[in-house]
Amino acid sequence: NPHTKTSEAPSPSASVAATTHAPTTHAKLLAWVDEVAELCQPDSIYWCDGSDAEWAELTNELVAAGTLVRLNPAKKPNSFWARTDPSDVARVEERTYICSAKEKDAGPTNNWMAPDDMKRTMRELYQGSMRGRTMYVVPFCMGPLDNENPMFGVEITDSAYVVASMRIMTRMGQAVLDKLGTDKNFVPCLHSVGAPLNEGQKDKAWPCNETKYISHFPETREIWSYGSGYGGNSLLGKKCYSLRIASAIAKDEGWLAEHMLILKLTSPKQETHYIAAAFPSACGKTNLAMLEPTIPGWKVETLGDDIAWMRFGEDGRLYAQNPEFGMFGVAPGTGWQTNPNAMRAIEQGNSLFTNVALTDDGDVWWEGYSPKPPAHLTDWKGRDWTSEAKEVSSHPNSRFCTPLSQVPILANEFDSPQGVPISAIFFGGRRASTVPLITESRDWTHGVFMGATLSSETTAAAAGKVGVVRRDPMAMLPFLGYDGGDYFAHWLSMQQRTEPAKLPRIFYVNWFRRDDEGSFLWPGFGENGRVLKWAIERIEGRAEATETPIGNVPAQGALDVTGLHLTADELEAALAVDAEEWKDEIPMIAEWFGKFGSTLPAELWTELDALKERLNKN
Ligand code: SAT
Ligand code: MN
Repeated sequence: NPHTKTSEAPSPSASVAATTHAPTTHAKLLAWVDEVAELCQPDSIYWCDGSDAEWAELTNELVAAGTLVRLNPAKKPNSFWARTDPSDVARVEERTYICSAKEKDAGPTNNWMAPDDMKRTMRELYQGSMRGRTMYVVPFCMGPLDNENPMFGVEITDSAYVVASMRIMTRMGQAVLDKLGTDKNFVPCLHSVGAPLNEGQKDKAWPCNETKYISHFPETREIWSYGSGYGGNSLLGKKCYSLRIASAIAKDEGWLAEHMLILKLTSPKQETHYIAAAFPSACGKTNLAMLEPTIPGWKVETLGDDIAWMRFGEDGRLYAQNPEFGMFGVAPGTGWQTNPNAMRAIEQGNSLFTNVALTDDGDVWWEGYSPKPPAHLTDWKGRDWTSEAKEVSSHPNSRFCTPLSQVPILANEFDSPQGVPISAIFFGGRRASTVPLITESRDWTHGVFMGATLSSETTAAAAGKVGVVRRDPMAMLPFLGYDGGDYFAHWLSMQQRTEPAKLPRIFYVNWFRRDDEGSFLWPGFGENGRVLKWAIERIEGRAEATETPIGNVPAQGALDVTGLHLTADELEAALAVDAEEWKDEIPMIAEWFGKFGSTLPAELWTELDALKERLNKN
């Protein structure tokens, strides 16, 4: 019972009992919990066991507090609707810090503060920040608990919404504590919404603080987050641990922690390939991961929709694993036409919906959920909404949080401690011009160049302006835990860690190219299976390509467009490489590379020169 206080005495001595009643004897963990309790002064401490009973209790409390609204069980069983404070709706990149000991190790793409300075600043904020609240201790594991070296974390948070979300997104609870034993390493993740309650003070439905810090200490593998309850800022197992901290671990240990979906593709001949794909937030990773190919006989199964950890197997190939247990997907645009498998997963319930709209019969709705909105909705700000309204009903970064186990096409290998061998890596972004539907890299170094120069128009997934083209290397710009130049060098070093022929083939895709009228040149969604097919046939040596200055594109007739309503001109426009457009990219890439100074690998400058030369010959 989350109300059961492990402390008999009022705060600040909640800490004493944390040790006495804790369901673990892990000395380091107990000491850390004590230390945080002493600092944040919660009313009580609660150790999460991850049980159904605990979920029921927490969600009941959140309903009572007004944070959650229970949805109609006939529509979405065991599911809830949440509205955030209107100021707390996305990741806050300008408040996100990589606090490495040396500034240069954070690189030019990250905010930096010295670890001691950041800790001093944040300790002041944390001082008494949990007063009047329960402090939850959430033991979690990223990746299967059966992994040879399970990657543990413990999040301390004063938000029950975060606990409920972490239960969906990670393997969480007593089983993790048991595996953690008495002395295994874990990443301590501290989170407070920064809204202490005075005696008798009424809580807000979405407590948060104007001051926000999302801080990472890559050397000591710690995460401190303050002031925000929004997913990417508060579910610390996700971007903070599995990308920012894990990328630093991966660099030290010789593997890759990437912002990638993982899918399994089966051909009509029952040949299987695994593909990992990196696109920036809100560019369709979840849709591609759950694709229903329109071409007969081809099948996609899902392994992950956001994060891939890739390590070398004994056979020298790269094996990928999804460290997550749930999806935190962008709701708008997700519907029966665009992603039926996500809809089937959501329909089963057991989900949290944040900043979408509520229907009058207790269901959720968002733009793209169905072709026509219901006559009346309650919008994400809690206001009456009809189709006459000037604003959309759901925030563009509104989210569904749903267990991956409910995805009907989840691959059996999802839980495999070995992971799956990756045949192809896709990079991609959202570009209205210039970038063709698919390009195959010339070799690994060229593929790394493609990833390092990935560009995309910004989306609502982060606070700030939408639709601005920015470089987003490997779709990791907001998630790099160290210097970007060192990161590119790490990618290049994969060639020295195995036989290059065993590495995945790298491709670059752009589903978002438009014609002069602004219409998309390629239909996307299920039709993207055709592009996957070409890539796999390239790997198997069965598909033709045309060499262009930027890489290989499908030769005429090589991309299977059988049954697709697309004129030859449209297809040509989708695949076109315009040397003049690309020449315009060169100075932008040079400027981008210039940012990194001496850590930018010389090989990438060589690639840029070679590209320039090929374009000039054209
Ligand atoms: O907001 S999250 O970081 O959790 C999701 C995303 O932006 O990719
Ligand atoms: Mn993401």
